[in-house]
Amino acid sequence: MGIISRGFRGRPRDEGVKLPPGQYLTHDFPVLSAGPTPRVRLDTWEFTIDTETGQTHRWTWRQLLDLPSETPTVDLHCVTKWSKLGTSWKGVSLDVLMEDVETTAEYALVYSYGGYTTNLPLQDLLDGQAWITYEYDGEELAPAHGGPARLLVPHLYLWKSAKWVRGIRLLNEDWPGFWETAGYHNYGDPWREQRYQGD
Ligand SMILES: Nc1nc2c(c(=O)[nH]1)N[C@H]1C(S)=C(S)[C@@H](COP(=O)(O)O)O[C@H]1N2
Ligand SMILES: [Mo]
Repeated sequence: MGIISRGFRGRPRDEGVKLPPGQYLTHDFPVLSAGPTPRVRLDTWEFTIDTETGQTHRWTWRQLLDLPSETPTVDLHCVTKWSKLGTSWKGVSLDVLMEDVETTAEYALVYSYGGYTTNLPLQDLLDGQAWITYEYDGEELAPAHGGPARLLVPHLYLWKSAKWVRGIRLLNEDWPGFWETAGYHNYGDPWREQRYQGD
Protein backbone atom coordinates (compact mmCIF):
# COMPACT_ATOMS: atom_id res chain seq x y z
CA MET A 1 0.00 0.00 0.00
CA GLY A 2 1.34 3.38 -0.88
CA ILE A 3 0.46 6.74 0.40
CA ILE A 4 -3.20 7.49 -0.03
CA SER A 5 -3.38 10.19 -2.63
CA ARG A 6 -5.11 13.25 -1.37
CA GLY A 7 -7.89 14.19 -3.68
CA PHE A 8 -8.54 10.67 -4.94
CA ARG A 9 -11.43 10.01 -2.59
CA GLY A 10 -11.87 13.67 -1.80
CA ARG A 11 -10.84 15.54 1.29
CA PRO A 12 -13.20 15.21 4.27
CA ARG A 13 -14.48 18.71 3.67
CA ASP A 14 -15.80 17.60 0.28
CA GLU A 15 -18.40 15.37 1.90
CA GLY A 16 -21.80 16.96 1.90
CA VAL A 17 -20.56 19.96 -0.03
CA LYS A 18 -23.26 21.60 -2.06
CA LEU A 19 -22.23 22.47 -5.59
CA PRO A 20 -24.17 24.46 -8.17
CA PRO A 21 -26.26 22.20 -10.45
CA GLY A 22 -24.27 20.19 -12.99
CA GLN A 23 -20.86 20.92 -11.44
CA TYR A 24 -18.24 18.44 -10.21
CA LEU A 25 -15.35 19.03 -7.81
CA THR A 26 -11.79 19.34 -8.92
CA HIS A 27 -8.67 19.87 -6.83
CA ASP A 28 -6.27 20.92 -9.54
CA PHE A 29 -6.56 24.29 -11.23
CA PRO A 30 -7.30 23.88 -14.94
CA VAL A 31 -6.15 26.61 -17.32
CA LEU A 32 -8.71 27.83 -19.84
CA SER A 33 -7.75 30.60 -22.23
CA ALA A 34 -9.24 31.53 -25.58
CA GLY A 35 -5.82 32.55 -26.92
CA PRO A 36 -2.15 32.79 -26.02
CA THR A 37 -1.03 34.17 -22.68
CA PRO A 38 -0.13 37.81 -23.26
CA ARG A 39 3.16 39.09 -21.91
CA VAL A 40 2.42 42.09 -19.75
CA ARG A 41 5.26 44.26 -18.46
CA LEU A 42 4.80 45.69 -14.99
CA ASP A 43 6.50 49.01 -15.79
CA THR A 44 3.90 49.81 -18.45
CA TRP A 45 0.99 47.92 -16.85
CA GLU A 46 -2.03 50.00 -16.02
CA PHE A 47 -5.58 49.46 -14.89
CA THR A 48 -8.19 51.98 -15.94
CA ILE A 49 -11.82 52.66 -15.20
CA ASP A 50 -13.55 54.71 -17.91
CA THR A 51 -16.91 56.22 -17.05
CA GLU A 52 -19.88 56.83 -19.31
CA THR A 53 -19.09 60.56 -19.23
CA GLY A 54 -15.55 60.03 -20.50
CA GLN A 55 -13.64 60.32 -17.20
CA THR A 56 -10.65 58.03 -16.93
CA HIS A 57 -9.26 56.75 -13.65
CA ARG A 58 -5.85 55.10 -13.91
CA TRP A 59 -3.61 53.03 -11.66
CA THR A 60 -0.04 51.92 -12.26
CA TRP A 61 1.18 48.60 -10.90
CA ARG A 62 2.82 50.36 -7.94
CA GLN A 63 -0.37 52.30 -7.21
CA LEU A 64 -2.44 49.12 -7.28
CA LEU A 65 -0.13 47.40 -4.81
CA ASP A 66 -0.24 50.43 -2.51
CA LEU A 67 -4.02 50.27 -2.18
CA PRO A 68 -5.56 48.42 0.79
CA SER A 69 -5.87 44.77 -0.14
CA GLU A 70 -8.08 41.88 0.93
CA THR A 71 -7.51 38.13 0.98
CA PRO A 72 -10.76 36.52 -0.13
CA THR A 73 -11.22 32.74 0.00
CA VAL A 74 -13.81 31.78 -2.57
CA ASP A 75 -15.24 28.91 -4.61
CA LEU A 76 -14.76 28.93 -8.40
CA HIS A 77 -17.29 27.54 -10.85
CA CYS A 78 -16.37 27.11 -14.50
CA VAL A 79 -19.03 26.73 -17.17
CA THR A 80 -17.15 23.61 -18.41
CA LYS A 81 -18.48 22.10 -15.15
CA TRP A 82 -15.52 21.99 -12.77
CA SER A 83 -15.72 23.70 -9.43
CA LYS A 84 -12.78 24.38 -7.16
CA LEU A 85 -13.53 25.22 -3.55
CA GLY A 86 -11.74 27.38 -1.04
CA THR A 87 -9.28 29.18 -3.31
CA SER A 88 -7.33 32.00 -1.67
CA TRP A 89 -6.45 35.23 -3.36
CA LYS A 90 -5.04 38.64 -2.60
CA GLY A 91 -6.23 41.75 -4.35
CA VAL A 92 -7.96 45.09 -4.25
CA SER A 93 -11.72 45.23 -3.88
CA LEU A 94 -13.56 47.00 -6.68
CA ASP A 95 -15.24 48.99 -3.90
CA VAL A 96 -11.86 50.62 -3.24
CA LEU A 97 -11.18 51.30 -6.92
CA MET A 98 -14.68 52.71 -7.43
CA GLU A 99 -14.49 55.01 -4.39
CA ASP A 100 -13.74 58.21 -6.34
CA VAL A 101 -15.50 57.19 -9.53
CA GLU A 102 -18.64 59.17 -10.22
CA THR A 103 -21.06 57.22 -12.34
CA THR A 104 -24.69 56.41 -12.88
CA ALA A 105 -23.86 53.66 -15.39
CA GLU A 106 -25.49 50.29 -14.86
CA TYR A 107 -23.18 48.10 -16.94
CA ALA A 108 -19.53 47.23 -17.03
CA LEU A 109 -17.43 45.88 -19.89
CA VAL A 110 -14.21 44.41 -18.59
CA TYR A 111 -11.29 44.25 -21.02
CA SER A 112 -7.97 42.48 -20.93
CA TYR A 113 -4.48 42.62 -22.34
CA GLY A 114 -4.80 40.31 -25.34
CA GLY A 115 -8.26 41.54 -26.29
CA TYR A 116 -10.63 39.41 -24.18
CA THR A 117 -13.79 41.13 -22.95
CA THR A 118 -16.66 40.20 -20.67
CA ASN A 119 -19.71 42.13 -19.47
CA LEU A 120 -21.67 42.24 -16.24
CA PRO A 121 -23.90 44.63 -14.33
CA LEU A 122 -21.82 47.18 -12.40
CA GLN A 123 -23.74 46.15 -9.26
CA ASP A 124 -22.08 42.71 -9.45
CA LEU A 125 -18.64 44.30 -9.11
CA LEU A 126 -19.56 46.14 -5.90
CA ASP A 127 -20.34 45.37 -2.24
CA GLY A 128 -17.47 42.96 -1.66
CA GLN A 129 -18.23 40.77 -4.66
CA ALA A 130 -15.21 41.43 -6.90
CA TRP A 131 -11.46 42.08 -6.72
CA ILE A 132 -8.52 42.88 -8.96
CA THR A 133 -6.28 40.07 -7.73
CA TYR A 134 -2.51 39.69 -8.03
CA GLU A 135 -1.75 36.76 -5.71
CA TYR A 136 -3.12 33.23 -5.70
CA ASP A 137 -2.44 30.78 -2.88
CA GLY A 138 0.19 33.04 -1.33
CA GLU A 139 2.22 33.47 -4.53
CA GLU A 140 2.24 36.01 -7.29
CA LEU A 141 -0.48 35.15 -9.78
CA ALA A 142 0.90 32.91 -12.54
CA PRO A 143 0.61 34.26 -16.11
CA ALA A 144 -1.49 31.26 -17.18
CA HIS A 145 -4.07 32.14 -14.52
CA GLY A 146 -4.15 35.81 -15.45
CA GLY A 147 -1.05 37.35 -13.91
CA PRO A 148 0.00 39.98 -13.30
CA ALA A 149 -3.61 40.76 -12.36
CA ARG A 150 -7.04 39.34 -13.02
CA LEU A 151 -10.58 40.21 -12.12
CA LEU A 152 -12.12 37.81 -9.62
CA VAL A 153 -15.90 37.76 -9.49
CA PRO A 154 -16.59 34.33 -8.01
CA HIS A 155 -20.38 34.47 -7.72
CA LEU A 156 -20.59 34.24 -11.54
CA TYR A 157 -19.16 31.56 -13.85
CA LEU A 158 -15.41 31.93 -14.13
CA TRP A 159 -15.41 33.27 -17.69
CA LYS A 160 -16.49 36.59 -16.11
CA SER A 161 -13.22 36.66 -14.13
CA ALA A 162 -11.13 38.27 -16.87
CA LYS A 163 -7.47 37.27 -16.80
CA TRP A 164 -4.76 39.86 -17.61
CA VAL A 165 -7.29 42.54 -16.80
CA ARG A 166 -6.57 45.98 -18.21
CA GLY A 167 -9.65 48.00 -17.49
CA ILE A 168 -13.35 48.42 -17.04
CA ARG A 169 -15.60 50.55 -19.16
CA LEU A 170 -18.76 51.78 -17.44
CA LEU A 171 -21.70 51.98 -19.82
CA ASN A 172 -25.34 53.02 -19.90
CA GLU A 173 -26.09 50.06 -22.16
CA ASP A 174 -25.06 46.46 -21.91
CA TRP A 175 -22.36 45.50 -24.43
CA PRO A 176 -21.87 41.75 -24.63
CA GLY A 177 -18.28 40.50 -24.27
CA PHE A 178 -16.33 37.72 -26.00
CA TRP A 179 -18.17 34.61 -24.77
CA GLU A 180 -21.46 36.44 -24.32
CA THR A 181 -21.39 37.29 -28.04
CA ALA A 182 -20.60 33.63 -28.80
CA GLY A 183 -23.79 32.29 -27.18
CA TYR A 184 -22.91 32.07 -23.51
CA HIS A 185 -25.40 33.43 -21.03
CA ASN A 186 -25.32 37.18 -20.57
CA TYR A 187 -25.27 36.97 -16.76
CA GLY A 188 -23.91 33.51 -15.88
CA ASP A 189 -25.16 32.65 -12.39
CA PRO A 190 -23.89 29.11 -11.63
CA TRP A 191 -26.60 28.50 -9.01
CA ARG A 192 -29.26 29.10 -11.68
CA GLU A 193 -27.17 27.17 -14.22
CA GLN A 194 -27.11 30.07 -16.66
CA ARG A 195 -24.56 28.55 -19.04
CA TYR A 196 -25.91 29.51 -22.44
CA GLN A 197 -28.30 32.03 -23.89
CA GLY A 198 -31.83 30.86 -23.11
CA ASP A 199 -30.86 28.98 -19.91
N1 LIG B 1 -8.36 37.37 -20.70
C1 LIG B 1 -9.00 36.21 -20.57
N2 LIG B 1 -9.65 35.95 -19.43
C2 LIG B 1 -10.31 34.78 -19.28
C3 LIG B 1 -10.35 33.83 -20.31
C4 LIG B 1 -9.65 34.12 -21.50
O1 LIG B 1 -9.65 33.33 -22.46
N3 LIG B 1 -8.99 35.33 -21.60
N4 LIG B 1 -11.05 32.65 -20.14
C5 LIG B 1 -12.12 32.68 -19.16
C6 LIG B 1 -12.64 31.38 -18.90
S1 LIG B 1 -13.70 30.73 -20.05
C7 LIG B 1 -12.39 30.73 -17.75
S2 LIG B 1 -13.14 29.26 -17.37
C8 LIG B 1 -11.41 31.25 -16.79
C9 LIG B 1 -10.34 30.22 -16.56
O2 LIG B 1 -9.45 30.67 -15.60
P1 LIG B 1 -8.19 29.79 -15.27
O3 LIG B 1 -7.45 29.55 -16.57
O4 LIG B 1 -7.40 30.55 -14.27
O5 LIG B 1 -8.73 28.49 -14.73
O6 LIG B 1 -10.80 32.46 -17.21
C10 LIG B 1 -11.67 33.33 -17.87
N5 LIG B 1 -10.96 34.56 -18.11
MO1 LIG C 1 -14.70 28.84 -19.03
